Amino acid sequence: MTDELNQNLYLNKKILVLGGDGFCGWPTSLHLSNEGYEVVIIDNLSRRNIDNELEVESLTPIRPLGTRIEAWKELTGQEIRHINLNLAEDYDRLFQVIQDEKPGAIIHFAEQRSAPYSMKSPRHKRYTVNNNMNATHNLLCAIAESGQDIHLVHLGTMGVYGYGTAGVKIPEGYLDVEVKTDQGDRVEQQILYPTNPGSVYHMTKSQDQLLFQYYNKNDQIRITDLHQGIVWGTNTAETNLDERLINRFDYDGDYGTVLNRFLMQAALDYPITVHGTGRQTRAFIHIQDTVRCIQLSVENPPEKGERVMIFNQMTETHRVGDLAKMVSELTNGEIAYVSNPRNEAPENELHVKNDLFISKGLNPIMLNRGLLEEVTEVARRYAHRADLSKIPARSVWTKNQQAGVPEKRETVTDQT
Ligand code: USQ
Repeated sequence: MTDELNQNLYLNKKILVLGGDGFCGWPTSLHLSNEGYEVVIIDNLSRRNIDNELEVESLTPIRPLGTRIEAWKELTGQEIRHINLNLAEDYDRLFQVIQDEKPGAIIHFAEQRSAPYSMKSPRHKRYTVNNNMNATHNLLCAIAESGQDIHLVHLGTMGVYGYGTAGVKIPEGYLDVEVKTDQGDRVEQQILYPTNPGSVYHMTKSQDQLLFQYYNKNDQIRITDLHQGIVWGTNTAETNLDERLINRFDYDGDYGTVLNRFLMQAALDYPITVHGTGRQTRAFIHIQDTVRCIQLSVENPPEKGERVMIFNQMTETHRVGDLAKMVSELTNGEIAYVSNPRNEAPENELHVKNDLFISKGLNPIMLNRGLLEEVTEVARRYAHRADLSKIPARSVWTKNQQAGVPEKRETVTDQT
C-alpha cells in the first residue's frame, strides 16, 4: 500500500506553490515548471501590497504576475496558472482548490517573512501572527480534510533554533536527549530541537513546527520542513532568461537581507551598515540553491506515516562583520558600524549540519567573487530606482534599541 501511494505521489507532477509571487516562490515556480512540473501559483499578492504600505519597491523592476506568467509561456511554452486567494482567511476556497486540483505536492512559502516588519508595531506583530499561523493551520486542516495523499513542503527558517550553540552542531530538526526515568534508568529519546526565536516572525515559524508535528501524527500527512538560512543573490537560471522574469531585490531596512544589502549599499556608494558589533554569525544559501533544494525535497518525500522530515537548508555560515569586510574589499565600500535596532546577542558561534541535502545530491554554491560581483552589477544597473531614505533599518525590537542609521546620512535620511 505504501509503495502504491509513493508511486502515485511520484507520478503526480502537479504542484501548488503557495506564495509563488515572492522572492523564493517565483524562481521556484519557474524552476519546477522548467523541470516538467505543472505549477499552479496561489498568491494574494500581499508582498506587493506591503511594498505599497512601506512606500518602497524592489530594486529590480518586477513585472505584474500576469506579465511574468505570459512571458514564461511565450519563452518556454509552459503554462503556469495563478489563483488569487488569501490562505489565512479563505479556508473554503482553499479546500475547494485542493479538491479540484488534486496536487501531488504543495509548497508553502505563503508567510510574512521579514523579522523587522514583524517587529514594527503591535499591528505588524498581530498581522504576522494571524497571517502566518492561520495560513499554515488552514492548509494542514484542508489537506487532512481532503483525504488526499499530498506531500507538504514548507519553507521554515534556521531562526527557529536561535543562533546559539549547545556544544554540538545544530542537528536537522531533532535533538538526541537522554532522560532519567523515575526508576533511575537512562532512556534515549529524540525531541524537536528546542526553539529560541528572535522575533515575532521567527516565533511564527517555531509555532508552525508544532502544527506540523500534530497533523503528521494525527493524519499521517507527509511533511518536509526546510529550515532555511539567509538567502543571497537575485536571479536563477530561469529568471535570467528574460527581463520580464526578473526576481525581486529587496534592499529596504525591513525586507532587505544582510548580504544583498551590503552589496547594494556598496554599489550605491552608501555606507555598509553593520548592526552593533558585527559578530553575529548566521547561515547562508544562494537563491539558485534554494530552488534546487526545493526540487530535491519534492522528489524525496518522507514515507507515509514517517515523522516530519526536517532539512537544514543552508550551505555555509559567516559573521556579519566578515561579510561587510569582504564586500568592502571587493568594492572599496566604506563600513559604518551602526546602532543595532534588534534585540539580539552581540556575538555568537554557529555550527550547523546540512548532511541531508548533501546526501540527496546538492552540490552547494559557496560565496564566491563571481557571484558577489553579479549581485553588485544588478544593484548598479538599477541604482537609479533606489530610494536612499529607505535603506536604514528603523524597526526597533524594544524601546531600548535605536535605528541603524549611519552617522553621515543622518541629515539626509531625516529630511525625507
Ligand atoms: N544586519 C546587519 N546590517 C543590515 C541588515 C542586517 O548587520 O543592514 C544583521 C542583523 O542585525 C542580523 C543579521 O544581519 O544579525 C541577519 O539579518 P537579515 O535581515 O539578513 O536576516 P533575518 O532577519 O534573520 O531574516 C532573513 C529572512 C527570513 C529568514 C531568515 C533566515 O528575512 O525570512 O527566515 O533570514 S535566518 O536568519 O537563518 O533565521
